Amino acid sequence: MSTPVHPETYYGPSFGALLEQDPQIAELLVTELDRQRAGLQLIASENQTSPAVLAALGSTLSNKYAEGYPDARYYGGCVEVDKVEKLALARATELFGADHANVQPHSGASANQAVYGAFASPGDTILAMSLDHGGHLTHGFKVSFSGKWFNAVHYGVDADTENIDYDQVEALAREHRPKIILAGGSAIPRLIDFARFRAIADEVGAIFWVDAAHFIGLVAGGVIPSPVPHADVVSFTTHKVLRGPRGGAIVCREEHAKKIDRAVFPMMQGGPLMHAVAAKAVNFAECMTPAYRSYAQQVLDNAAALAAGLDARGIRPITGGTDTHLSLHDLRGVGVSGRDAEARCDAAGIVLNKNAIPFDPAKPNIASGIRVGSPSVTTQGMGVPQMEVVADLIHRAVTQGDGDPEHAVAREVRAQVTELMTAHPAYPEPSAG
Ligand code: DSN
Repeated sequence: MSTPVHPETYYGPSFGALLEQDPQIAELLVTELDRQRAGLQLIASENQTSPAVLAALGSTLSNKYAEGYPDARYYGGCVEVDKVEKLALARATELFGADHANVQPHSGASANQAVYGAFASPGDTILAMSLDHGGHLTHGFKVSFSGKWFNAVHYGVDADTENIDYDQVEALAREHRPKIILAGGSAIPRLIDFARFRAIADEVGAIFWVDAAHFIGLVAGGVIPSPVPHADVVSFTTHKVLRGPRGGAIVCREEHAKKIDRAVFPMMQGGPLMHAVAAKAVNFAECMTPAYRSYAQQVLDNAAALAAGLDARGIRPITGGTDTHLSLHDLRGVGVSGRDAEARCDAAGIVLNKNAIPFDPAKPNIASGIRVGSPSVTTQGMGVPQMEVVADLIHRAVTQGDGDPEHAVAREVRAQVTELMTAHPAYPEPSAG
């Protein structure tokens, strides 16, 4: 256990008490931070939130019950948390240019549950991207509540362009007349044509919902187009590119505000997590700074450079590249499965995930692809030159490693990972400048 010099910076002012009372858990907090500091974190949905966000998360706001909304709670003593939630709401609507926000969803899945609750009833038809082409579990996958309770019809990508097949979306919408049309997912490297979706939704009288969990942080930074002007409702998580606390949120048009609020509470959730709401407020303010906008642009530049670097080494990006923070790569050119690639990278200090690629012949738990994302390494201050090195390290680990951390290639790659992580540390000690 390598206790940081200033543990309270990362674990909150009460870390000393935790260390004394429960050293087992305290040690695991530290070893997890060590893990995040030791390896390249390339999971596209992860990031390293700020000490200020962590402080809000570790605060006594966790003690407060606040069922309801500001000025309309079911508990006394909400005067301070009301101020917190009002700030979070004002910042969210300003940041995203939205009519209305709800910052109470505990997670992305909870936010999505609420959107279903607001606009659909069990048995209704929804149209969404299929999971195996880049969608999400909560977009009607058969083992999720969304697939069990709704009649989910799925669109996918075009086999040639590997981009969303908008003609298929249109044809399925006309055929099935869904209540909701949903855009977004967890492995979509390209921009989504929100105007086209809006036109299709209008034609069939559907609600147009964007699940922007993955890319909302790029929208917040103003570096990709926003879905907000086009969609009836936009759900998202606050912990991906956005770099806030783990959690969810929803923004919507004014006409849907009451429905959304009632669907979050009392339909789907009870008391909000006010410490998380405070942390979301801190994050939204961070997102309005010039430094955040530079970071968001660098996330894009780094993702493009990493995708190109892997492409140059025979690890082909689906769609040929990326417009976002993530790229999805087909490993068949190098003859390695996604499962093996993930294990080989892990052994070499590179954390990424196997991922199905569109029309994948392999089973999902083996997969023919990997997904890589640039948010964490960008937060650490890495830039395009480092992405060239990272692409080389991934290629070496994937093609020459065998999953054994003691393999010579794993050791070599890990040594270079350590060099990168030393030059661009995650959570640098304040004393180290
Ligand atoms: N699990 C998230 C991801 O990795 O994309 C989506 O919920």
